Amino acid sequence: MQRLRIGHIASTMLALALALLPGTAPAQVVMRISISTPQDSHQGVAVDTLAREVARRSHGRFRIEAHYGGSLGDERQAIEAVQSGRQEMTWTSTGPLPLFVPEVGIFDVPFLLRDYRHARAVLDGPIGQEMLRKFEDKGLKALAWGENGFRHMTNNRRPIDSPEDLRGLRMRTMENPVHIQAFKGLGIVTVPMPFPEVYAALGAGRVDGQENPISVIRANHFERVQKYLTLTGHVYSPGVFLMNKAAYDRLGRADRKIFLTAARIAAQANRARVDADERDAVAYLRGQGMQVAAGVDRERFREALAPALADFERQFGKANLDRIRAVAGQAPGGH
Ligand code: EAX
Repeated sequence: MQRLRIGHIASTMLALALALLPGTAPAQVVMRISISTPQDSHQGVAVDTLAREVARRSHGRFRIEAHYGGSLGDERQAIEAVQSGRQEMTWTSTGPLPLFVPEVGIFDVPFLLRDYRHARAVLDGPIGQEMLRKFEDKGLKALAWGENGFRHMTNNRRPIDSPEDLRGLRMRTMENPVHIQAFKGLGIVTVPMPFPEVYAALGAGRVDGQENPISVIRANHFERVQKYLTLTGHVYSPGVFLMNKAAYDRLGRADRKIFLTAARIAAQANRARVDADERDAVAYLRGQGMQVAAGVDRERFREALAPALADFERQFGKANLDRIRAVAGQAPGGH
């Protein structure tokens, strides 16, 4: 720790010394980061907190320029851009991630992560930290796990009180092979679609419904284009801060620590906003006219998914799933 502090002080003093010499101020390094929800959202809190913490800890040597609402492209395009170095960073859900790091798909298995305490314990513990390292040979540095939230079903056709009510519904899904297989197993007509297209597709009736965390539903005002919300909590959706691996490797040791520390602080702020949305946003959505089914029997949805869940045990290895299940962190009363 002492060596790190000395290193940090030295790099700061060098930057200050250079800044004092006329015409030699080190150029500020600007890095772009993108999300798919508006700035006023759990994802916006994640990237704005990251930007603030990096600027403060680097004394302005780095500036993170945030781009919101899918303005630089959808999550899959953002991951491709970061992987290629066209864009320095992104915050993304794990939606398209199994297309890049297949092992990450284990976290997308329905009803595997039990509640927020369990999910956070898994991601912040050895299992989640080991998974972050699997991004590195794909040209990506995963700085920290963030959080999108537990996903729920919305649609315009009918109230969803049981799995049978899902049969035949045309539901937008993420471009996520685990979700697509699971939802097909429920009799859903799956329509994989990048997130920036979802609101218009719902409004035009090109799909009947979609599934997303409360934070996403609220931030994107899906209450304006969806009538029914069922709190299925059928799967947990992690988020992750990604940086182009070569850009990360070019950083000095002290600056890498700045980015890692800032990402961990930003992840806590991101989670705190999810907690707030979970507490407040359902009442808001009800107040805006959504019909909310809160007390669904999740066990019935889990049972209806049994064939797909059995296949996921084969795909990801029952031992790996059991290792996640064995992590403590069960909160009283679920999520
Ligand atoms: O901002 O594509 C999706 O449904 C993801 O949840 C995305 O993060 C929404």
